Amino acid sequence: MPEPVTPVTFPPAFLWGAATSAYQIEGAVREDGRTPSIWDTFSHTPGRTAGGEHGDIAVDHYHRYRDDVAMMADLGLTAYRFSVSWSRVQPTGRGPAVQVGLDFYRRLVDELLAVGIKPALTLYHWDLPQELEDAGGWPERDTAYRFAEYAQIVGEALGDRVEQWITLNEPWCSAFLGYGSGVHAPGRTDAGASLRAAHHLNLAHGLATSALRSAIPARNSIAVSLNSSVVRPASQSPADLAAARKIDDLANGVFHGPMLHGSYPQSLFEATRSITDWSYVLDNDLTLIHQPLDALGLNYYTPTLVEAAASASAGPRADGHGASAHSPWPGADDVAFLQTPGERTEMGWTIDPTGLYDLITRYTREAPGLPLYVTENGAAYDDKPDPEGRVHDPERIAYLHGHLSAVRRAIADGADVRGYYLWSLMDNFEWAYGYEKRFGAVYVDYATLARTPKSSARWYGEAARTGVLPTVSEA
Ligand code: PNW
Repeated sequence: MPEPVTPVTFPPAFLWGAATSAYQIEGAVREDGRTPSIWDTFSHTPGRTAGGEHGDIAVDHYHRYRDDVAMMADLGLTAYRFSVSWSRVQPTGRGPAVQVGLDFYRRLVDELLAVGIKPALTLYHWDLPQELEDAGGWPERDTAYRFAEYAQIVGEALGDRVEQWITLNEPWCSAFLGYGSGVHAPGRTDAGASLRAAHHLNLAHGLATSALRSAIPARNSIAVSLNSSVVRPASQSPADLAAARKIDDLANGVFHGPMLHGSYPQSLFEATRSITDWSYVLDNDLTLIHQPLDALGLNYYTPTLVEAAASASAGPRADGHGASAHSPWPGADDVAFLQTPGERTEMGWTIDPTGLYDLITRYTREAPGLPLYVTENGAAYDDKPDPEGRVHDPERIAYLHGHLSAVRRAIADGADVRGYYLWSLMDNFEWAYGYEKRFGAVYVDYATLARTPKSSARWYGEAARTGVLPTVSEA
């Protein structure tokens, strides 16, 4: 990215956040009544994660949250997005809440509020209580009702102090990586089940939104975080355009259709007819799912480039996920995924800030008047401390500068983006990749669990304090 000639300045109320999720950072998996989630089971199953790594200790945030909040304050962050571990609150996924489990989040939120950091609470970031998976998991309708009950409990406990609520994080990953390609927990490979899961995640979002409306004060905001893909056709040929439309339905329309517009795309039904009959979409479901929202969260890392394929290709995705025999794209055997040209991060994901601009402007058209937040954006690099123990990550600074500039450009063009959450606050358990992929703005030494802000954290903190992006070389 060339240095802009004029300073990149953000609106005064813009939120400068960082994001994490419970299983990726907390550890303490057997403490205070917590029971296993599908990610505990999955990561302890041989062959599922790199090196058999798991979140048993993770970065021990459960015990270090006070220091972590102090560190965020020291950096200058104004917002923090975290998730609640469902099985800390309801160990069997149903029934009364465990108060000590809720107390952890009360203490965390109080620490944040005391230093002026706005909490954004995600109810579900992929860690379904194992008992609910044993009862069928997301392909079963009952899981959606259980989720609404859990939302009600957390809403009643924390609604007085948390203003920003997010129902689900990236339901695409839960449905299609969890039940389709099987690279995420629970590791099932059943295309039909992945579509059933998608529908019940939609239903869970709608029911939880209604439950939250009655549980939390009206001034609070309810949103969902989608990993809406930016799907690009390799050419303007009718076949490539059709391929892009198909993947757009399976990545975006399958969730935002029901959530934002109250309907599934007709083309999605048609493309998946041989896999599922959609009979589990009951009469009133779309009304239940289509609840008014106060904001929309967009998670963005890299665009998706597709073309029409002559024959079946369930090959690895260009973003490095899904390198398994099973495709996370049901009914899309006639689509091929290409590597987007350009420089890539350690995940193999192409760096493309224009994609973020395109995503924001698309949802500005798609959901007029709905405030937007970038609820995740960031990059993994092979960070290492220098002999003095400092961690320099100019690549991450360049990534953040490029993407924040794209956000600013979208705002200038009329988009209502209210904040940005960098993924991630600190290095953590990167799911099937284990601890090797470092997304943090803060470096974690896994031998000692010591935290060291990387130069990107200082750079970002300066942006947060001034509302202006420091130049890349100021780091
Ligand atoms: C997101 N894909 O995961 C998650 O919300 C985070 O928990 C995660 O650490 C972060 O992004 C980095 O990976 C994704 O296959 C996982 O497209 C997979 C995909 C996208 C996002």
